[in-house]
Amino acid sequence: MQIVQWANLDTEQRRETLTRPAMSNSAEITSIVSNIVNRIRTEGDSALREFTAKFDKVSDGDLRLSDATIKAACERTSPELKAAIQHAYRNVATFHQAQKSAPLSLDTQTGVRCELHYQPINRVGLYVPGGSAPLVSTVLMLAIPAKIAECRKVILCSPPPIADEIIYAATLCGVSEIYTMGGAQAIAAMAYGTESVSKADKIFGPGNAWVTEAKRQVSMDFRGAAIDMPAGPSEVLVIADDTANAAFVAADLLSQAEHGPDSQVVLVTPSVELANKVDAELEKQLAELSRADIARKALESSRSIICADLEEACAISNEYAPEHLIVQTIEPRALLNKLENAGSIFLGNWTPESVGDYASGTNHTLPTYGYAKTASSLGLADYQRRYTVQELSADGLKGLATTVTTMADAEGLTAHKRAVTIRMDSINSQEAK
Ligand code: HSO
Ligand code: ZN
Repeated sequence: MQIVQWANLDTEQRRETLTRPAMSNSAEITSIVSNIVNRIRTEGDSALREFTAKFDKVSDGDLRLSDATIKAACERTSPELKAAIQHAYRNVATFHQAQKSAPLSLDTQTGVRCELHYQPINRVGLYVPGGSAPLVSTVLMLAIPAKIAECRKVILCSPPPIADEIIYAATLCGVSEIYTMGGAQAIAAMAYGTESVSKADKIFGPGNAWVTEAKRQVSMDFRGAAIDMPAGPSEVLVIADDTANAAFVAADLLSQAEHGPDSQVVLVTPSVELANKVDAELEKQLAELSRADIARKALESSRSIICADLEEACAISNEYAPEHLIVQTIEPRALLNKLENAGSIFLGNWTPESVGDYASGTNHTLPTYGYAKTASSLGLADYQRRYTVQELSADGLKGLATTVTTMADAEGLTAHKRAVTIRMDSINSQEAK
């Protein structure tokens, strides 16, 4: 990995060092996806079948998995994998169940009752990518909060052939419909609904450039669907000092690098020795990885930054706003109040990112590409909507009348004023009797 000295960089070079590689969102992708989305919106199943035959190379049979197919896939999933999925399920469910918020009901002043309530989003659509490593963990991360929020309909799309364990995990999480289709066409089908695919109000899940662009497009159309968050390639930043175990740090960097050639990993440390040791470890460990080629490619656009101290390391991390932040220092928790803008933070030597990816309980769907400055990790709240209720007594209205009519006067909105004064007249005439 390239090693850079932070102190030797000017402002522009520092900015460049923390800039992610450009996402492959070409004009060509935008226009092809726009065509797919429009055709599925207007033509429904016939366009969906055409694109599925073209891109997924399947033309026969139903897109929706039958009960018999689901049952057979569950039976083929090994008992060991089922047990692991169930263990992860319990932890993720426990953590998300605890995120339930109680409704609010209070009087802001006498006779003025204000309430805040939560409701599940009715119909949600989950997208689970296929590709070289089908991620069964993603099914849990997307579907468990949907179940806990009590969304009425939960549909899931994944490109063919869907791995058995993905079908098993979806079933465990109570997914109501599973469709074997992928790409922009799957996103469009869920966003608008077709004769054979149910419409979703909100779409969740990661995907390639086509899927990401389709999510962006359907979310801009009021007839389409909302989306979870903008997505980019996965990334990790590790803050480490000279007490860190270089082999652990290298293993964590590689676990993120193996996701894809466009993944980015960054090490920030005040210790040159550690950076050198990590570099040597990377070479050593790469030799043993099944996806070494992918990881090596990711490392090409990654770097180690040598900084003055841990204070500066935190500032660099805050500027970068990593999806995952791993802290391997002598006293990791002491840095917590200096850290901002990370999607999920992993504290200490015994907390590899892998535990959060699979089974500790936190959600692995996190803001990438610097969006962690404003966006949050996926949670129960993303599957709910909030709404308010209010109810005033006559006394309550009396106590607010002058304030509202004065403000309505200032805005020149006489109808607003009248809606209050007409009631005040009625109250006053009642009282005069
Ligand atoms: N690190 C990925 C999630 C994942 N890793 C799934 C393994 N499986 C993005 O947070
Ligand atoms: Zn991962």
